[in-house]
Amino acid sequence: MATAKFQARNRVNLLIAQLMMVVACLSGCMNRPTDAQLETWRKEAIGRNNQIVAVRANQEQQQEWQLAVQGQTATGKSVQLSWQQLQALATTHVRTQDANYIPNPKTIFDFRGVPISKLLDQFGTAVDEVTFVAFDSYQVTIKSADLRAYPIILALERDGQPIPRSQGGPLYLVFPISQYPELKQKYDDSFWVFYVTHMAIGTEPVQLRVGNREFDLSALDKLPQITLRERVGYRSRWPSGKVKLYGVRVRDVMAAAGIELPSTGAVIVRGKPPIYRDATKPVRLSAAAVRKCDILLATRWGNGRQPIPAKMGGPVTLAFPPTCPAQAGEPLWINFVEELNTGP
Ligand SMILES: Nc1nc2c(c(=O)[nH]1)N[C@H]1C(S)=C(S)[C@@H](COP(=O)(O)O)O[C@H]1N2
Ligand SMILES: [Mo]
Repeated sequence: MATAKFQARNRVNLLIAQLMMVVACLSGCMNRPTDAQLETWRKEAIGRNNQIVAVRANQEQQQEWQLAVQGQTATGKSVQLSWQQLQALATTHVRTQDANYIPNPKTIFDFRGVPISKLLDQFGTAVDEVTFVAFDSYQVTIKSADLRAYPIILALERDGQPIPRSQGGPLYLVFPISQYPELKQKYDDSFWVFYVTHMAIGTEPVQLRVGNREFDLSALDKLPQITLRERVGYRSRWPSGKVKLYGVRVRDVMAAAGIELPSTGAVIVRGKPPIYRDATKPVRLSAAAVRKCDILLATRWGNGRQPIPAKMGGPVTLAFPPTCPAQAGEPLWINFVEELNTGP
């Protein structure tokens, strides 16, 4: 296991540090070191060791990072790119200011990353827009024409170093604003997405997993349809006024999948962003609420009943009528819904 190797390496590091203390003493002092001196050395060794551990943990986390390329891909399937594959694709350098570098916004950095145009050439089809989704569920949508016209990249490195999580890494969407100042007008700071995990080419087809069944749009269309006219609670890119949403009740989808609602448990909703897939903090809809209240899985919106595009968190989003009893941590207007299950 990697962790065993990791611990072994740490033990070696500590040993080396202890050896260095001995050597330091032999060369630097003929007398016995004082207890205070020993304590200082011990603290230094532990500090150095912790530093090594932290750097390595960061590297290991980075090397596990992946990018899913989804949506209207050439094969119709999503592609999972490993860190190694991303490294190989990261051939483009962009020298630019970092829109989010507060200490000195004028600093020019050398970012190395994967040009989005290359991902589109390799995996894409002709679409108008591409949506980037991050670990924390943040999303932005960019015109394909701009992705083709400018070297907009998913950066893995800044000035030859991996980008720390606190600065937007491991994968950070970077715009060449210094070279092309006009890009600043189109894409402000808020488009520089931190910790990108997914790139949706156009919008994915509906593929909702419920228990061990899968529903596409035509399967959901066959279930009873409901309409909601509400001010939406989604975080971004929806009109601010009342919006019409169409789709199916969570309880009807569960029933169609042959799943009985537990008497006291919950329906667990999993979405695309990793934050919605955290087993330690699941998104729960109490079975009582699902039974009582028309919690909606929306598949269409607006007067034209259009499918919900990735730009708005589609193709499937979760919505709550005002009559639903508020639960702890509400409202959970969740985007990119992918899976329903029962749980505790
Ligand atoms: N993953 C992710 N990226 C993000 C954001 C976010 O919340 N999550 N916020 C955006 C916004 S609105 C801005 S202004 C910049 C800086 O965000 P901060 O002020 O929260 O650091 O990052 C952008 N990228
Ligand atoms: Mo922002």
